[in-house]
Amino acid sequence: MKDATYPFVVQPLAYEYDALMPVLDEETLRFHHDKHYKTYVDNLNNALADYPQLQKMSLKELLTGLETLPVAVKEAIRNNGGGVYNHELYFDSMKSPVGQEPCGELAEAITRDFGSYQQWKEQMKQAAVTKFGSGWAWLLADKEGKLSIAQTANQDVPDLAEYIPLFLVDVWEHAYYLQYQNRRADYVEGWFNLINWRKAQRRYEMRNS
Ligand code: MN3
Repeated sequence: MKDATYPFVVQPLAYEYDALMPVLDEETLRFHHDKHYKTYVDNLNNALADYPQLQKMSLKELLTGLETLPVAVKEAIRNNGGGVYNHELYFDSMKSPVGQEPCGELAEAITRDFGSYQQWKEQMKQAAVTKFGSGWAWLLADKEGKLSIAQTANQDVPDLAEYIPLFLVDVWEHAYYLQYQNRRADYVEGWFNLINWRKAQRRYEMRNS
């Protein structure tokens, strides 16, 4: 998935559409995955259709090399390439809401860099709830393993040459409005129970590979 090139294809969910209930219901997840995410994939492919030299680049290469891209497609790749990258990581970072906690080296890093899991959670929640307009809140690691929380607007990504995203939460209204209407904080609170900590730990361990 991460080394895929044009034409990009919609990645199926690693779980059933009702697997994230009651936090995210089937209708919300279906619209989000089958409509919103798919549109980014389609639009990214459309943007790349006339650029054979860009068709050989992975998503990460495209997103870290935005400044070098042809002006005519730079914004389309930024928005839709980011949309593909962000949604693939978002869907892949969740699992059924059955008790799982930070584990291993990542759990130790959370305590070291934020004080405690609770303090990390408060800061992460704050980042997600206060993001003005549409965007994302992220947990990132740098190559030394130091953790940080970041916000990005629209479909922007953090600096992928510097940081390894462990997971992120989508705070565009389309991620939660069908089910939660304007109650973003309730959606974010529920989302904490969906974090796939085992996958996050694996990404953390693989940060230098
Ligand atoms: Mn979304």
